[in-house]
Amino acid sequence: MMVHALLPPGVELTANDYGRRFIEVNHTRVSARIALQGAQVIACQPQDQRPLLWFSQTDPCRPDTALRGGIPLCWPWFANDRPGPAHGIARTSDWHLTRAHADQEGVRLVLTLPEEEISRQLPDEHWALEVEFQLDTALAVTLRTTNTGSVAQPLSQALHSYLPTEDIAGTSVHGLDGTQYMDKLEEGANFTQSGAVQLLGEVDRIYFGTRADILVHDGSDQLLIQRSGSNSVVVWNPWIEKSRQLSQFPPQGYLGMVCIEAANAGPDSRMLQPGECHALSTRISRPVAGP
Ligand code: TA6
Repeated sequence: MMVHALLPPGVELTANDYGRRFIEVNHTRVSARIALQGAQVIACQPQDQRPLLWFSQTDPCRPDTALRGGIPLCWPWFANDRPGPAHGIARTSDWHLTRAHADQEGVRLVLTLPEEEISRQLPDEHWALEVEFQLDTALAVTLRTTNTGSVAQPLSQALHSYLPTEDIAGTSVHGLDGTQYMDKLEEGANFTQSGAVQLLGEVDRIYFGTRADILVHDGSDQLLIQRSGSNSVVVWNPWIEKSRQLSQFPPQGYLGMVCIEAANAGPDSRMLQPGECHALSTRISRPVAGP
C-alpha cells in the first residue's frame, strides 16, 4: 500500500483512464502535473506565462512506458552508458510522494524511489534517491543521490528537459560559445562550439566542462536554464528522420521542442564514494525583462 504525504490545498493525486497516476498542482501562482511513475514532471505553467515544458501531443500516458516530454529522470546512467533500459531505471519505476508543502509563494514536493525498488532492479547496488520540485514562477528540480553502499559506485545522469519553442529554425541556444562537446552524430568525437547553437538539423551533443547558464531564444520567447551539481549539458533535437523513429513522438514534433539537459554525462560522469551524496539541479525560468 503506497503511503503518500498529506496533501496541502491545491495538490491532489489523480489517475488517467489507463490508471496511470499523477500529482496535480493547481496553485494561484502555478499549475503542474507530475507522473508518479518516473517522478516525471510533464507540465508546468506559472501564472500569466506560457508553459515551461514541451510534452508530446501523441503520448497517451499509458502505464509502464517512458513518457515523451517534460523532464524524464535519467539515472543511474545516461543513454546507453550501461547495459539495460536506455537512460536507466528511474523513469520507469514507481516513486512515492513523501513531502508536499504549499504556501503563498508556490509548491514544494519531494518524491522518493524506495530503496527496495532500486535493489530489485539493481541487486548489487545500494542507492538512496529523491527528487525535489520547487514550483512557483519558475520550475526547479533537484535529484539527490546517496551511495548507501560500502564501495564506490558509478553514476551518470541527466534531467532530460524538453523545452517548448515556437520556431525551431529561429531558435538559438546561448552560453556554450567556446565549449567543447561530444557529438553523438559523429561517433562521440569532440568539437568546440563556435557562437550560439543553431538547430537546423538533428543535434545530439554533450557539452562538458561548463557550468554556464543557458539561454534558449526563439525570437518570441526566452527560457533560462540554470544548473548546479553539473559540469555538462546535453542539447538534443531529433529532427525529421529520428522523429519518425521515436515512440510517442509526433512526426512534426521536432519543430516545437529542444532538449537542454542538466547532466553529469560524458567526461562529467561521476563515481560516488560510500556515503557520498550528489545533487543535480536544473532551474527553468523566463528571464525578467530588463529595465
Ligand atoms: O538526451 C539525448 C538522447 O540520449 C538522444 O540520443 C535520444 O536517445 C533521446 O535521449 C531520447 O531518448 P529516449 O530513450 O527518451 O527516447
